Amino acid sequence: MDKTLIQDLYYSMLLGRHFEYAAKENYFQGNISGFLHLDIGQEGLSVGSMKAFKGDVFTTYREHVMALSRGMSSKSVMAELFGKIDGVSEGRGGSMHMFSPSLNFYGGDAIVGGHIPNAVGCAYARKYQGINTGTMVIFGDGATNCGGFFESINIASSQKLPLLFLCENNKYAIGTHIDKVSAFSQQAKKVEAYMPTIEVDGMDVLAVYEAISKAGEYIKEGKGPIFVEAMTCRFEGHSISDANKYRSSEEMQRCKKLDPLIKLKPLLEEDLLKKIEEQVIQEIEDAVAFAQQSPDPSLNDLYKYTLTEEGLKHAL
Ligand SMILES: Cc1ncc(C[n+]2csc(CCOP(=O)(O)OP(=O)(O)O)c2C)c(N)n1
Ligand SMILES: [Mg+2]
Repeated sequence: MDKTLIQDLYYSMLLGRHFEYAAKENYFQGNISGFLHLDIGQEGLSVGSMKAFKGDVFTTYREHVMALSRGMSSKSVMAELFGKIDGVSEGRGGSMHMFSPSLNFYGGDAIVGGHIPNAVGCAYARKYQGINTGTMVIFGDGATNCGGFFESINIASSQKLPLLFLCENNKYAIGTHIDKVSAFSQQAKKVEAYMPTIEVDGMDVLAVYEAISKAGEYIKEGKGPIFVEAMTCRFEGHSISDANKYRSSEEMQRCKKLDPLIKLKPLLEEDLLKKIEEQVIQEIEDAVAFAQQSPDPSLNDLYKYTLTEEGLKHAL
């Protein structure tokens, strides 16, 4: 694989890791409030998928690293976490609502599985418009137990929509193990009757990049949707308020041995790794400083974008 690409993947994963460390620290310092779902451990999946796929993207609430990899600046994503005006959603959305139409990145969604039908609608619209860039929807293992997921795989398959379903199987929905709530541990089994499925090691960024590239090409051929299941593992609790007590230390040790950053390191020289680390640390320091000095949104705009008389005045 191309050395520049490997370097870019490593940079993005390390940036994601340090971004999340900084988010955690700033949460406990009181600079960030509300929900915060960290992606630490799952960067191989987030970075590999975003770098490989260029079409429309719909994600879950665990999307900071994906937003960065799609091209949002670390300053604008951090400012969004801080609730500041320079955030990608003008500080109105926070952690779960990184959104950028110009980058074809449609969130960040707080409702488990709720964004899957939205992606079906997008794929349908693109097909209707004759735009052949494809749509990708990323969701957790838990989301595959939702009704909307089953309706979506049915419609996508029956209408032969150019839609890539990417399931991040980290085996947990908050603190509930998948085997307690799902008929199958392997989510692809729920889908096999509708479309082709691929399983990939989500802790290996190169494997994810290749699988998503292949799947992206497949949907553009007009044969219908495809399902990719990436096996992964988060290193932290579900959200900042989850102490992660339901996983044993042995399980966590096994999980951390699969660190996607450690896996990629041997492909890059020591001095380059050091240089990348320095650049990443600087970029994150700059992002935090930027978020700190960015102003709060104006109170005069409180009703902007809301379905109120005042909000409609802004829209018209
Ligand atoms: C419709 C709905 N039900 C419940 C919740 C509460 N909730 C938030 S995240 C989550 C677990 C989702 O697990 P999974 O889909 O595996 O995603 P992961 O967080 O593991 O990436 C639940 C139940 C919600 N946000 N929306
Ligand atoms: Mg999960």
